[in-house]
Amino acid sequence: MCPTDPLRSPDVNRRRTTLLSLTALLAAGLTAVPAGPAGADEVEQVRNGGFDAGTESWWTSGVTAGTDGGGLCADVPGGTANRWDAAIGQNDLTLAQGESYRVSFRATGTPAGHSVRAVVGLQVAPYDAYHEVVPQLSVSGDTYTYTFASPVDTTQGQVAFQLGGAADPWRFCLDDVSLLGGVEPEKYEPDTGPRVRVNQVAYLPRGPKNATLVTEAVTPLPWQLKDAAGTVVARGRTVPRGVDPSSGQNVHTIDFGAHRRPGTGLTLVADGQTSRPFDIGTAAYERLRLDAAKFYYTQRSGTPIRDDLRPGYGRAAGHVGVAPNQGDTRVPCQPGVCDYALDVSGGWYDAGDHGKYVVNGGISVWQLLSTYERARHARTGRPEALGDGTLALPESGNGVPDILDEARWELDFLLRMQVPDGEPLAGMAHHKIHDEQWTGLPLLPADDPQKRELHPPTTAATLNLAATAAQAARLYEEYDPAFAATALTAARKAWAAALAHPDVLASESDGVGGGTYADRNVADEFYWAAAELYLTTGAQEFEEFVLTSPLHTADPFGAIGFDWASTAVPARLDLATVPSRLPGRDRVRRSVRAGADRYLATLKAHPYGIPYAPEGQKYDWGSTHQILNNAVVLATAYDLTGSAAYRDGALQTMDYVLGRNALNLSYVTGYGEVAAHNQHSRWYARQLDPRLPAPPAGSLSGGPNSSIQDPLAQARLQGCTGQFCYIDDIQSWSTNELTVNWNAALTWMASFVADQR
Ligand code: 9MR
Repeated sequence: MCPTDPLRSPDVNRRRTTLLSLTALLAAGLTAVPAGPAGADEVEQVRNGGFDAGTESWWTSGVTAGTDGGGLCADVPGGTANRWDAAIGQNDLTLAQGESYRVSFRATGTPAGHSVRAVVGLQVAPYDAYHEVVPQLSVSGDTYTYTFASPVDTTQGQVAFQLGGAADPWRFCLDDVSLLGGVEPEKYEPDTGPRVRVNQVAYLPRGPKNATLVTEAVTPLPWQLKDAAGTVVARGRTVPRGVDPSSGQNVHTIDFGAHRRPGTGLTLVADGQTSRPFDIGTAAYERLRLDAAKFYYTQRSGTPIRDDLRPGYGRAAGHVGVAPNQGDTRVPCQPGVCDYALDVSGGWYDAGDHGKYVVNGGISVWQLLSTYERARHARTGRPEALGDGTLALPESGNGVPDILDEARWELDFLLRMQVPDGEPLAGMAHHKIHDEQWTGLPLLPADDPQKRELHPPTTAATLNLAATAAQAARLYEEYDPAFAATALTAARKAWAAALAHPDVLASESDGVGGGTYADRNVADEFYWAAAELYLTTGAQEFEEFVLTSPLHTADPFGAIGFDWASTAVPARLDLATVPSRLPGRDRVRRSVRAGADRYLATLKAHPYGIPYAPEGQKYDWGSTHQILNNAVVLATAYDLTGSAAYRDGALQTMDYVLGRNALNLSYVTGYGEVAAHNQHSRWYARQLDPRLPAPPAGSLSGGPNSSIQDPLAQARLQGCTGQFCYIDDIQSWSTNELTVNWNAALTWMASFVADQR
């Protein structure tokens, strides 16, 4: 008897996604639906699923169970720590790779409010889960049905119902368990609503206003702009744009930028379709600027989240050493990596997992600090908008701008990740700290029972620390000179350590229990760290490094957009905008303009108006933030030149993120009539457990990802085109996660847009 180990979530498949060849579909909707009748080729795998032969073929673990009125009922004890401490299951099932299965069961839970983790997986180590759901049970009972495709061939398959983890005893009853092979995969058709696609939030009164119409028509069509009362306030004709390769749709564009009057609840009508409503105004961006930055507080590790500051989001401190957490206060290395333990408490959880990664923390801190730094230097910048008291933080009122307080939470963690003096790699930074094994969903940070481990130091992490600590040194000087000095010392030490160990790379296979964040090329991280150190100190050593780096004259403005792994653009943008005496600074500024010109050309050619056209329309992991980061380049070109074309390009990019896209969906929670709200997260897991909150307003979803690495996306989106490689489901960690680096791009851009009044 061997219950499925819930520590293996679908995330485990991250490290071997290329091996999977899923063709069938997985319906993980949590509403109970009746099972369909079995067809001729459908083969039942479960023995005695109706319990007519008592408990024969079933095992139990940690529960007292018996048949009762036809089904099996189990008295589940209270006070167990883990889901798998109480379970019922059946082993020795045969699964065939690529074959589609329908798993169904009828269940009750008494009293109300309990859930079951139902898993189809491997009965032996490594206990992989091929399909898992955590539906809420009712007292009267429901039938739950899901389809999925098996990623493997095995005769050691298992169906298990995990029931542990509740404080009080409860009763679970189960009947009609079925695992039917050879079923028809279900088709996934996203509901894309009206064919007129708009920014569902707001266009700026004096900004560009564009929409996209999906239509079969090939000649211009009339359009009308209506106010909330339905009165036509503007009209014109569409511009046919042919077939858009990023969606496969035939589209027209609509330009209603001449209409500048503020209003709410406007709609755009064309080809018999009425768009979702939107505003013309600035208020939504003032809100988004704050919400996007407020995202970080509830990602904090090592501190209780105060419900008075984030109503509905209060929770116990995560990873402070209180059971069942093993705590981040004395974390050892992975075996053989080091023989010390570090206090690496604090910082932000990276995403929907509980891992903390220096490279991703680094780019996120950089972009939050840059949001503030831009506001200080740009002609339209308003640093007070993110000043003290704006973000409802525990530190609000301390006289320090709130955005600096938030970034400080992560900076303190980054500093703790530095290898202490006297150790062989002193001054370098550990790449990451996370659980030994992947955990399942949902799981609040304070409930994570896994061992935490430090992973080896890397050159990339060390340079992330050098770059951000150097940037911090100049920005906190005014508020906390002692911290600024500490940060600069750490940055210099990290720089020296990186020079001494220039090619210590993260392992591409170190992806169990956390992401790899492996990066084969760290030349761009060297350029970035040197740039930040130069901008803070003006020292010749760093100036020379910048001027002689091949990246200083290279063109870093690629199609995909910068991110945690490619940091030459952050360096270039700061060299162009942060005041310095850098020789040839004009050339640097012109290079930003040249990059922006290319993004602008891409945007103008794109019928959805985005500066993003990756080769083969292969959307990258986290495409929404890469699109926003290309807009950051446009916005910076505007800050440098004052030329409205760049500003308009940056503003137009926001339309895509907020609804002007093939899915007619806003990728920001709480913004737009139809917005993503089921992002992959272990604690904003409302889709799995209604007692938990949904992601807070202002959380950016990663968005379309052509590589669809997770099983749910593989099952439902196979063969998708560009913009359609997305599903708003908590299980789709490759298309629908939320992360600290993606929200940083949103924070930067929301702040820029709010500044354009
Ligand atoms: O966004 C990251 C993507 O660029 C990488 O290719 C991938 C593999 O390292 O990881 C993604 O980041 C995830 C990280 O590894 C773990 N936390 C969640 C992140 C978002 O999915």
